Amino acid sequence: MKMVLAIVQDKDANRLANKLIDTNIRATKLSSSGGFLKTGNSTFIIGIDNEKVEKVLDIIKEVSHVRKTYISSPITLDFSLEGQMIYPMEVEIGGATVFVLPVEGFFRF
Ligand code: 2BA
Repeated sequence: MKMVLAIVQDKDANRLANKLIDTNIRATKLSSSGGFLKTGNSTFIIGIDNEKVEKVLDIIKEVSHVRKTYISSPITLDFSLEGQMIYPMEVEIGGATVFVLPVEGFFRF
């Protein structure tokens, strides 16, 4: 058995949740936020048999989109010690960040 941890953008999360239900794959969806952008994303915990890992990865790949966003980044100008400008920096997010981990035990009580 494996544990798939998938961090996806909120915009793709509902579609992923629905696809997993349609395919009879059990998952837990957590609300999370990125350490860099500090905006919301969704983390899926999926415990899955080894032979179905590829299927899960295909589904995640299918629903996850790469998007661009802009953040405001302050820069200090060297030539004026007090001057600061804000300029937009382009950041590409996703599609999905996925970890596949071995599972030592799985119990349902
Ligand atoms: P965030 O940390 O908010 O990062 C959003 C996007 O910002 C990243 O997209 C990446 O393109 C950019 N980024 C992140 N750190 C950066 C930095 N130090 N300098 C410049 N740009 C940076 P993704 O790589 O697609 O990551 C999307 C989200 O997946 C991340 O949101 C984070 O929540 C998660 N993630 C990515 N890599 C991870 C990792 N190694 N471990 C845990 N979570 C990760």
